[in-house]
Amino acid sequence: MKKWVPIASGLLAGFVAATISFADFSNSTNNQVASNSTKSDAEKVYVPFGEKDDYYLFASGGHSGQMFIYGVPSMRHIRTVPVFSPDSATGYGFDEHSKKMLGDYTWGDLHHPAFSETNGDYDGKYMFATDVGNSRAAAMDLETFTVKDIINVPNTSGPHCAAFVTQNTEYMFLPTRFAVPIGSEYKPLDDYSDQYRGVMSAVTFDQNKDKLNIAYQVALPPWSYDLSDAGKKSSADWAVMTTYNTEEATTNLEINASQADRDFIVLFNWKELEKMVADGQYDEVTGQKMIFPEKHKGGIYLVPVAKSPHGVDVTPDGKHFIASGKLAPSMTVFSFEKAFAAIEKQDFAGERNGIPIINYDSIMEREVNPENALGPLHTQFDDKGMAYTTMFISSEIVKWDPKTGETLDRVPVQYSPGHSVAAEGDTVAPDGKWLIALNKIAKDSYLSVGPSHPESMQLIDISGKMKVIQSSPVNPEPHYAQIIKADKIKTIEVYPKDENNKLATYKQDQARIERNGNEVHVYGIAMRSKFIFDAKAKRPDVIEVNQGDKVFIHLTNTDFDEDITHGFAINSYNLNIEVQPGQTNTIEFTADKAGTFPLYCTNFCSALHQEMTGYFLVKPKK
Ligand code: CUK
Ligand code: CUA
Repeated sequence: MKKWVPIASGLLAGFVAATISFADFSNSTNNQVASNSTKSDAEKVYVPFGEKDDYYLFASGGHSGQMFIYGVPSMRHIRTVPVFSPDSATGYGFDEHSKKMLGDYTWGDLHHPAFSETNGDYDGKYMFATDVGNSRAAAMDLETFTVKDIINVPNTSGPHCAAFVTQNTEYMFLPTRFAVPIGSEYKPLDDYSDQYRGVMSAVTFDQNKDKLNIAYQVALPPWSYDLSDAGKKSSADWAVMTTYNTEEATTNLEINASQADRDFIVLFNWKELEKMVADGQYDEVTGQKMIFPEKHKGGIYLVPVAKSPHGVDVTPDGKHFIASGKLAPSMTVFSFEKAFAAIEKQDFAGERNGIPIINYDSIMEREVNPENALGPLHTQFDDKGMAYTTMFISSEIVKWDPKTGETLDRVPVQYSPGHSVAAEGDTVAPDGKWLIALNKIAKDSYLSVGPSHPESMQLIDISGKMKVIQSSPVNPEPHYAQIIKADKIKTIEVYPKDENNKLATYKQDQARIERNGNEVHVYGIAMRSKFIFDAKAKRPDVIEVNQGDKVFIHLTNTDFDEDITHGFAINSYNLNIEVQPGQTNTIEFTADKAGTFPLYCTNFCSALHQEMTGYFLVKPKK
């Protein structure tokens, strides 16, 4: 077993190293490779053939722009669902609907997944996620595990601090990581404090239309907003988010954004903001309803917190919120109740940018500093309300009691956990039982694949003394994940017939090709094991067009059988889509290349799948 020395790279280690000697804790238990799992542990994660996992894990795919679906406790990778980037395995980004949703973007940086909630419990209907790379938000439908809508968020750059939904999915709040001028116009950085803003968006989702909408925005000060969480139960109308760079530095943030001893948690009442918008308390800018806190007063407060906090997490009972230090080795427990009382009494210590600052001492319940635990980032909870905080620098999970601050247990993980995720962890009633550490560094864990290793997810049994019992590699970058009980998700087996869909063709004799000037519409069928594009043609599986024609292929999979998926690709035309059983999917392109191009089904669908081919003939322009 190799001994691991905490990584001394990057901002976190650099800063903590300046104040704390690593020698102080080099003898602690956290430098061991945890490989002491036993045969009975193996049985706990073994899911025999024919049985299914108890939970789904939805893990952020980071800069792959995708979402990874795993089973828990087996930790088997089940599916990758593309969200913010095209994917040739599923034809995502090629068919008309997904192509339109992605626009010109070919990558995304998916950070925090969030299940839709009803009464503070995951309801298994939708999964939301945000893209830090290109400032988008997405909604995935869990009947089909496909993305239904993507929204581009204006005035914002990198909604890292999201997505966390309110307890009945009323809103998803998208605060920004990077401050930019409103409208992302050009403004010199010397005017940063006056001209830049950290805009937060309140986004709603219409479940009937599968549409995301921006309800309003808030022009917060030009700081970086890092992580947020929605209140629960008695704090359900509220939400919290951490900030850094309240110094408003515009260069060398590593040093300059870490000057002040305190940054802030922004505490806001979204019911009040909603009311302000209804009362016309906003300015219309760039087509958005924008609340300017210095002008439209109310609903937003600042809570001082130890410098550069990272995560903030609301306890399952909704009574407390816990900030994790990042640069300060402590977790700070704040009371919502005390915060409400302080607001009532106007117990303020001045203001910043017109936003009142609540007195720290009035609402802080305790600062918790487990011995030698360094780099606290994020906290999850079990069924008894106990907290589990990831320690990025000392590479461990610390279990502690938020009511007393007492450290209850610790377990080393390999290495440098960012988030961890508990089963049903963000609900009002977490399950206990399982916690998964989402580790940034997996060296020593798997067969080497070169200088860059995968990340790792380590399954921890938390039913008794914490024990790491399984580990699974994961592509970059599991920023966050959520775990939902498997029986909450009800997928469909086939797409139901939709007689109103004019693009669908369910009967073979109705497959046809219609021409309208230089537009060609193919109403075709994919079935085991052939394509029918034109039922009356000599060769029904051939599409012939003229060079320069605009081609629309509407393809219906008439195999109403679970898992009989067909693909459709045209060689050398850079096109590939999938049609699920019963589904009609459209692909639109210009036939700009003349020649003879075989077309074929890309998804192995029957014993005669290899025969499921045809030709796409493009007659050259004279
Ligand atoms: S962040 Cu905290 S470790 Cu994007 Cu949630 Cu990665
Ligand atoms: Cu259809 Cu292969």
